[in-house]
Amino acid sequence: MEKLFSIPLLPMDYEKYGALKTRRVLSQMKGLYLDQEAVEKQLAIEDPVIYEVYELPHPNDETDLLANITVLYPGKIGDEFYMTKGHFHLEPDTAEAVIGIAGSGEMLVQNREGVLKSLAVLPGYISYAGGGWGHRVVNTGTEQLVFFAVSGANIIHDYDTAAKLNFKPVMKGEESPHEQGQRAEGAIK
Ligand code: PAN
Ligand code: ZN
Repeated sequence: MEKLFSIPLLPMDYEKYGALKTRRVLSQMKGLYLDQEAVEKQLAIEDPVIYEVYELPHPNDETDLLANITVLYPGKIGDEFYMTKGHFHLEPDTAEAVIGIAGSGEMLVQNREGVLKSLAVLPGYISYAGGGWGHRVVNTGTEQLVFFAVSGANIIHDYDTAAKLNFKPVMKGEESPHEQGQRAEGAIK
């Protein structure tokens, strides 16, 4: 592999460039929603696609970068927005930068001590979470939320710790960390 590529962010035809597509449906992440009755009610009707991740081709060396584009659909389970599973990065616990491409949402970040903040995921915004911040993205809008995420290539995704924290409160609009004035904006801290 030459370790060189250049791919347009739009239109979303990443598979043409060798991206690997993974699809997440509700039944694969049902335990993450607080309102289990709403989950079961939805699954009795259909098992909706919540998001798709396109993993751009990359070598898995420690000197490389893992670059993914996520398409998170709009919608709610009960009154909780569609969201990604969320995870921490295990050693090496590298940072992650997220760049919004389309739609609107929030990246909820929570450290292992339980401190919760949120960062914007919007076109034209780059949001950066240093190592040690578990992260989950929530689509708070009515359109597809498309974002690019980049971190160290040899990270290990730890979904179990994130599932235990559950990023409570799961964002429901009125309970968002943004609206509680906890949004980490602007200054690099
Ligand atoms: C992102 C996420 C992607 C899907 O690329 O992997 O948005 O979210 P989950 O991995 O939580 O299902 C990222 O954070 N990469 O490290
Ligand atoms: Zn990550």
